[in-house]
Amino acid sequence: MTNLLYSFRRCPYAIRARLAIVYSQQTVQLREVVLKNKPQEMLQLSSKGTVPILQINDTEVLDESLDIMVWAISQNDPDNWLTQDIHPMLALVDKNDFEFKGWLDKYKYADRFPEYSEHYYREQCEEFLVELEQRLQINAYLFSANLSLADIAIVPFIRQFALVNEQWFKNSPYPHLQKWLYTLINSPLFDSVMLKYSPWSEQKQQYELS
Ligand SMILES: N[C@@H](CCC(=O)N[C@@H](CS)C(=O)NCC(=O)O)C(=O)O
Repeated sequence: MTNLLYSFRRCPYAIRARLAIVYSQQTVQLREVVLKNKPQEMLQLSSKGTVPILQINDTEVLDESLDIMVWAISQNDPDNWLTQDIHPMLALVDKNDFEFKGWLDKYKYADRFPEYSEHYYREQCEEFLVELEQRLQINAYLFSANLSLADIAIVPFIRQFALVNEQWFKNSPYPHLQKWLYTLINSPLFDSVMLKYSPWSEQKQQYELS
């Protein structure tokens, strides 16, 4: 019985899935995908053509990163990432995925969206940053003093935001968010999911992630 994960190293959705898989000590065979040249084997599992995709035990297929997270954490949750009510966490993650992410893409590629300036797109992103900063003023993590599914689902996107202009981010009025981000992305767990893999399509080489 094998679990197969189609993944792309820098994709924030794939990063959150890999973080949950490693945290919950599940074992998957990772196939690194080149998005411009998606393998047929992956498209046969899910015609959506997005990563991550997880095939569990050669049968069930999950093609949404949050479903992969919930599946992994439900197998094993040593630090109680999912012991609190999941609904407010999912509401915040929803805001991340369907509001913040849209502005983040425009901020990141502002030259492709000349209707408004980079500065304008960054200001739109900041609405979400303000909400996170307020939460992190109360607790070290988004929902309590401990990590939860919500922190892990959101952090890859804040990383992407920070990398657009790291100087600006480091000088921004969000000290709690800065601390939260750098604590999480400098952790051994984060390092373990950011290793560089050669694309599966080239040598058909896959890697064990566990
Ligand atoms: N809702 C999906 C979104 C996944 C997604 O959009 N992934 C991007 C990469 S970051 C993708 O595969 N895009 C397809 C493409 O670029 O062709 C999820 O949460 O898994």
